[in-house]
Amino acid sequence: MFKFIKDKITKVYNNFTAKIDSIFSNNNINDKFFEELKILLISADTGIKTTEKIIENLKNKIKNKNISEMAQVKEELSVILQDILNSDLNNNINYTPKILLLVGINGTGKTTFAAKLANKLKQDGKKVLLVAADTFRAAAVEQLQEWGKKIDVTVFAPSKAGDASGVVYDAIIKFKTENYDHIIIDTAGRLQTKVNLMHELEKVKRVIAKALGEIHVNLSSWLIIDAMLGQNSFEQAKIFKEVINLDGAVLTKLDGTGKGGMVFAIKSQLNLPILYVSFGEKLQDFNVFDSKEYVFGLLNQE
Ligand SMILES: Nc1nc2c(ncn2[C@@H]2O[C@H](COP(=O)(O)OP(=O)(O)OP(=O)(O)O)[C@@H](O)[C@H]2O)c(=O)[nH]1
Ligand SMILES: [Mg+2]
Repeated sequence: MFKFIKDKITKVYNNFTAKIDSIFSNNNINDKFFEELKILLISADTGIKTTEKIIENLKNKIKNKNISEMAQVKEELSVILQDILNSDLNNNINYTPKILLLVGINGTGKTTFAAKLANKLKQDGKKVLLVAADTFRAAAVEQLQEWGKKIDVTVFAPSKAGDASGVVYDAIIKFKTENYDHIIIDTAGRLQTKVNLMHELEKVKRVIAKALGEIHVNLSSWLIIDAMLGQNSFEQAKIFKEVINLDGAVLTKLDGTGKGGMVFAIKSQLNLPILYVSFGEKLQDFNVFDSKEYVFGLLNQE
């Protein structure tokens, strides 16, 4: 899996790794080294707060362990970065929930990701229902229907424009009565500042619970984040988290960015686990996010 991801997001790795190599080979453990590392992390979208935490931790480790070799400093940095991604992780993270609600701002890759995951589940022998809860744009419904045809997965779509929660209610009833294994609900992109649209998501969640009735099936809500948007994503994510209590994040378009720091900022500033990464438009261009592989790729460790 490692090689597979590494080949696909070489842009992220090449960019970061070349600079890391240069910082580690051209410096001793001194202020200039820490400053260069800090600049690299910030310019890779790690965020100022998270970067400062990383540098402070690294300085403490070097002091407490009396480290004098650069190779050891790199090992410590690797552990610090992995710890950020793994801290407070709930061991029960479900990468293939039965009911999945995908949310995010416009154009982040929700519909594409819905199709990718549905395709994977279908290949694993599961009965999957895709739901087009983007009820106002006919093109959005058509986009999901096209994916559905391509991957041979049923798409539940509204018969007319209207309320997303109505469609979701009917879809959950279908999910229950026709014994689907998974239902993936693709919602309309929305700006976090549009209060009405954010309330619509709250309502969708309530309606899911109502339609499920006595049946206990956990719902997971994932935020789809476009890696190309960098730090701009954080205000959005905070509001989505407040409104619908997210369970995780999917980071898309990693193939289009030369930066790799977003993952640390998402985890440490939002405490949201990154569950999948997407790195292209094809069905296969995504993978479960593996923190160790990712950090090893960034730091060019074997
Ligand atoms: N390069 C690249 N493009 C992607 C990736 N994921 C999605 N895209 C492209 O990004 C564009 C938007 O993707 P959609 O899946 O339609 O995004 P969306 O979030 O559903 O958009 P709205 O429903 O309009 O909010 C499309 O052209 C996709 O092909 C990715 O990982 N890498
Ligand atoms: Mg969409």
